[in-house]
Amino acid sequence: MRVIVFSDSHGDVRPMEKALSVIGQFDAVIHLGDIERDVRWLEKNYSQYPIYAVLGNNDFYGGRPAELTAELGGARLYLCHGHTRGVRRDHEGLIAAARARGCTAALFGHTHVPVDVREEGLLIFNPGSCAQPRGGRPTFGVLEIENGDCQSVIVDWIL
Ligand SMILES: [Mn+2]
Repeated sequence: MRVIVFSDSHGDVRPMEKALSVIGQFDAVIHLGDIERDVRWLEKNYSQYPIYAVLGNNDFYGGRPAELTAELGGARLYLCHGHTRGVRRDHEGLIAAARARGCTAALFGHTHVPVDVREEGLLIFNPGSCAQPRGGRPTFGVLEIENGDCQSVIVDWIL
């Protein structure tokens, strides 16, 4: 299955709309926080898809979890914005939280800088910001997950 991963849209839905209109077939959407009201836009316009969203440090509307585990394509993913896990410093807090939940991937945002690496047997993935990139182009992520195997890519040529 194909999962589209956004973060830090900060109230600008246009990049997500563009990405979802040109990416082709997909099966679920993840948003990793600093989503503001954009989660309602996603849920309204893409209601046929499962949407997983967590709150960021700029999300004051509430009503969403601060972190989630999601089972997709046989993989168990840990989702958080990252500000409570020290992601500006290193990935240790993220890795510990993912491990404690039996996850093989940790997805986060917050830094507005994409990360797509394997550390200590885990996929560590930040799609970057689709609306306010820091030091580069706007980005989002695509995961292809089959039988628990998660392949990942950062897309920087659409938005
Ligand atoms: Mn943030």
